[in-house]
Amino acid sequence: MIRLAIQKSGRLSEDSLNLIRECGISFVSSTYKLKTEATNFPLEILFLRDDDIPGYVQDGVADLGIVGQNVLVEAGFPALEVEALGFSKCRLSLAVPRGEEYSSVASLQGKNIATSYPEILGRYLAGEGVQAQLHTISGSVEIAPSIGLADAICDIVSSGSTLLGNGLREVETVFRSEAVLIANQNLGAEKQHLLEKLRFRMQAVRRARR
Ligand code: PRT
Ligand code: ZN
Repeated sequence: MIRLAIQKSGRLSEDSLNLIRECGISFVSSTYKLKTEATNFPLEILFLRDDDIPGYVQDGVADLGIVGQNVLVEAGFPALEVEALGFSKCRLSLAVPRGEEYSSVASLQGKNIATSYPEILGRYLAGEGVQAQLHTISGSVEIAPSIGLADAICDIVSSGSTLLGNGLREVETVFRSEAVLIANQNLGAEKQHLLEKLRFRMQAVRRARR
């Protein structure tokens, strides 16, 4: 039996469940249950907060997981990725108030930036030679400039309408992300074999969708 952790409720949940079903795996899921067993594949599914998934897979509490690369890389475990899944595509971007002058990332030198991604942003700014004060907040990052908490923000963007609605302008893409399958790096032979079977089916699903 192999254990797969997916997001309990959020942007990844439905696509994750659909992918598993399209792999021909049947299971019963209810919103109240935190785990379920497949009926026709030796798979147990755990429903967790997405932020907890990389750590659980790293520690072997779960063998596999489905999570956004943004969360995976921020958690510091990029090496766990085994397969890009092609959904939940988004980008981590820097944005400034629309009226604010901005010519390049150097304009952020010495500024206060609010983000939920201090690791990824910190590495990006260091690579650009920019020093800024990062303020880590866990949600509603987009309102930080309008309440005087920050000069700029760095947050996940997909359509861009949240930035627009908060008077912000996207100025740099820091990181591109999509959902990925991750795996513990010390799986035994039997679980490794089940992982390969799953990957094979996931690749077939992606090819069929194109
Ligand atoms: O409760 P839990 O911790 O499990 O979930 P969560 O609230 O942390 O995550 P969730 O469900 O919001 O997102 C899960 C993953 O979906 C993220 O880690 C990304 O990999 C991916 N994803 C794809 C997104 C978006 N698109 C997205 N648009 N995650 C967040 N957003 C948010 C963004 O933070 C911003 O507030 O949507 C807003 C921007 O959207 P647009 O379309 O207005 O640009
Ligand atoms: Zn989360």
